[in-house]
Amino acid sequence: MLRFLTSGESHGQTLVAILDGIPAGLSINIDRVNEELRSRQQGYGRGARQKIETDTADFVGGVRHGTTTGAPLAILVRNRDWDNWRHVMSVSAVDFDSPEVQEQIKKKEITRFRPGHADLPGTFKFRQKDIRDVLERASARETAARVAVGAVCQELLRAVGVKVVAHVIEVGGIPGNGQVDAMHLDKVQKLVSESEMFCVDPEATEKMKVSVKSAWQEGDSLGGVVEVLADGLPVGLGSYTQWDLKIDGQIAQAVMSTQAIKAVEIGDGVNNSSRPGSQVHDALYPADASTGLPFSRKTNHAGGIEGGMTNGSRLRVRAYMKPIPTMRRGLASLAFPSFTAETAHYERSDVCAVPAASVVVKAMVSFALARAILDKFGGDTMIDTERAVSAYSEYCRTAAVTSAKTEPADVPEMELE
Ligand code: EPS
Repeated sequence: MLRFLTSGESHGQTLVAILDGIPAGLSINIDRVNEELRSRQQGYGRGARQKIETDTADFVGGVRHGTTTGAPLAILVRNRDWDNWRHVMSVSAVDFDSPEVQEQIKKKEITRFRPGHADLPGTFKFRQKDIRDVLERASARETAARVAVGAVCQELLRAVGVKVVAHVIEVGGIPGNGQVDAMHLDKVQKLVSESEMFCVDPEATEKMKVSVKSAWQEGDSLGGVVEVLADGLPVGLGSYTQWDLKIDGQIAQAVMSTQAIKAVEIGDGVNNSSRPGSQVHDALYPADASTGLPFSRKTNHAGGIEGGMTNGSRLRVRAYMKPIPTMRRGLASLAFPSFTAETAHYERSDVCAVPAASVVVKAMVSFALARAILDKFGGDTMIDTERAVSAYSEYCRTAAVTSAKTEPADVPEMELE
């Protein structure tokens, strides 16, 4: 089973991701991986940290001569800012007798909770003495490691004909009006790359920027909504047979685990709850040439998932991000450990990280999809996986003919390479 873990602190030496279960024989396009990392650092509203970092993925395990070996992948994304935090974040014991070291550590100690961040529950949970120990790991800096993992998963998805893109559809209550339902994903990607808010609607981009700027002036922060779209997914990823195999549940878990994401929606999930069934379910029609499947649909309210399985339509996942809790205008809070009244701690942060979140959510959806592909089609090597996917696609294309027969389907033999 495909799985990953990350480790590392926001101002520690490096972030680390271990991605286990990628088949052998997947070529890794390092430029594309680094491009995903670069785009996570972009977007209007990001803090000064992004000027310090130039995130790149350093593969230190599982890849040889540009191709995966089947062993776990180990990926480092180093923190350049580490140089400024060597004493504060030192792994080995530091010399507390040195006044210089003492001063640096004291200066970075965090003694006031930020409401909405992990500070308060994390401090209790691990009996911390310095809230920094919570901040360092709860920080959204960790998402750089997730994006590296997601980018590898995107390489796998690409190899089996699946394309994934993300775009921003709302920031601080300002909606983007770009209609993407009938748009080719390459076009969506192009428009996203032209917008500082990663939004396909240029007018909305400008309005969003104004709103981010005024939030910044007021010492405030803004959230928003991002959408991930995927085309080319085979019918039947995930399963209706068991609760934890349903792909919508798996995607929701992956996306909801992203820092600051507070709601996940598949298709028109929210609005569908107030509409009659006749306006919700996507009627079926005979094949049209575009799908390569023996059926077609005129609508996609379901967002590409029925019964916990992909259904051949475009996958549509929305993630709702709360505003970042670190604000110059600190909320009423408490000091730690005295629990006396204080305003919340502030340190350098983003005003709005919704564009960055779109890249992270795309990474998490890509991971969930790559895992579902490998769950269904298996394969220790990409040759096995690709062969199984194309044999199944062939079956799906011809299902209209074969299902009318009483005999088992005649699946054409795959050519050996
Ligand atoms: C982030 C790096 C962090 C924050 C931000 C995301 O860098 P620093 O704390 O050094 O400024 O800018 O983290 C948060 C929003 C958060 O709440 O922790 C990054 O690389 O994405």
